[in-house]
Amino acid sequence: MKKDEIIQKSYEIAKERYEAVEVSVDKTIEVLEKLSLSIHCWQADDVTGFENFGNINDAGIQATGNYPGKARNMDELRQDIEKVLALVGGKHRLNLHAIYGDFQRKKIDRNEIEPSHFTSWMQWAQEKGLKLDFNSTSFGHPKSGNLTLANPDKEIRNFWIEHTKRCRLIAEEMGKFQHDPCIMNLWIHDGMKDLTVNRLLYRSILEKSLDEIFAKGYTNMKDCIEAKLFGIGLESYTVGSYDFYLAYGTKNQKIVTLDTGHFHLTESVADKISSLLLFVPEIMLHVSRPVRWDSDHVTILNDDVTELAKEIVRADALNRVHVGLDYFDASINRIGAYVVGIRATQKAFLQALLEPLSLLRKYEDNGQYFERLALLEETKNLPWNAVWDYFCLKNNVPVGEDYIAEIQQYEKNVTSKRN
Ligand code: RNT
Ligand code: ZN
Repeated sequence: MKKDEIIQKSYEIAKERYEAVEVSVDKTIEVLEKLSLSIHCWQADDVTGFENFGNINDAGIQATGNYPGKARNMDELRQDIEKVLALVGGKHRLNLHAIYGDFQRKKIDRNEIEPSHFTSWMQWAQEKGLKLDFNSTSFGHPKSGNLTLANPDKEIRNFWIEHTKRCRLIAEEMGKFQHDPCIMNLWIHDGMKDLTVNRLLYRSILEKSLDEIFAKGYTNMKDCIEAKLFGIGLESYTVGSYDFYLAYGTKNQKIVTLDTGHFHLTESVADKISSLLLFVPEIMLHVSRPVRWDSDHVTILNDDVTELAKEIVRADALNRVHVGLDYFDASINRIGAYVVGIRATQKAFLQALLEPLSLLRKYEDNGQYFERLALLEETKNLPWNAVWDYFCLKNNVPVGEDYIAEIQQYEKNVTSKRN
């Protein structure tokens, strides 16, 4: 039998197997095809961007490794993203940071950026059938220091307020252009390395800065705010902690971003979904993989990610949760890093969509907890992988490990020639 026929046949069998537990497989494929992931642009070049002010290492985040072939400019970055998109099913979004503007080699400072610096991105994205999301960039700049929007120094603070306001305008223009809201994430690294005595002061300054930034209402962009546990070199105090942004987001009805690397390692991010859904309008996810700390390793199909996907599907909240990725591993092939992470996230959602929810809920309602546990266990070995292979086949992308060879080929022909 030919490989395609085997996949088709396995899928038909899987379908029947799932029907026995009251799951309609065809429908799950449709839903998965519509699940647009917001793919971060910064895995392609280790969060370097196209201006030359400094590097990310002053912001508590760190890309480690020096695998050859990173994208050195906008054309290479776009080329890499196009390659990635050819290896994953579905229609996706690209998440840009402000430092990725088309600056034409001019030195445009952060408080000078404008929508025009992103026109070529908008056009390129339209050609490729992509939607854009956006981020302000407060790190990697001479004025970054330890405090940006929470800085008591008015001049520095105002510089970053101006930057962030401009980013919102850029996001608004992107949203207008693409006829779909552009989601703009605000994450700042502000914090202190050592014991901090004015904790309240910096947080109250941040609150005021945010109020000023968000004062103008827009209709084609949406704001989201991202907390963090700690950054390297800023271990003792994080101004924008989870409590801070959860409270700010609830009070001001902003989207709260949950980065799966930004919590204590034993904390369940999945369990936060159902609470947030009650109090904030929407949720943005940065799916990542913390290894011992917020290390931003490539996302893989692990329990954390599947539980997260399941909670979203169980809450019927796919329309209120935006799924973005956020990792940057500079030690392996970067195209490969993208493809592994995207496919892992899709697999997690596929498993979630294939969960025999109506049966499980029935058991739970009846207090049949043994039955619930047993079905959850048996669900783990239902043939979801046959559905996954079929999804790839249907979307004309490599099935299973076949993408490894394609990435090796791209490395041979393209990325290995960059030095
Ligand atoms: C940092 C945050 C943030 C960044 C990107 C580059 O810890 O996760 O989202 O990773 O903005
Ligand atoms: Zn993040």
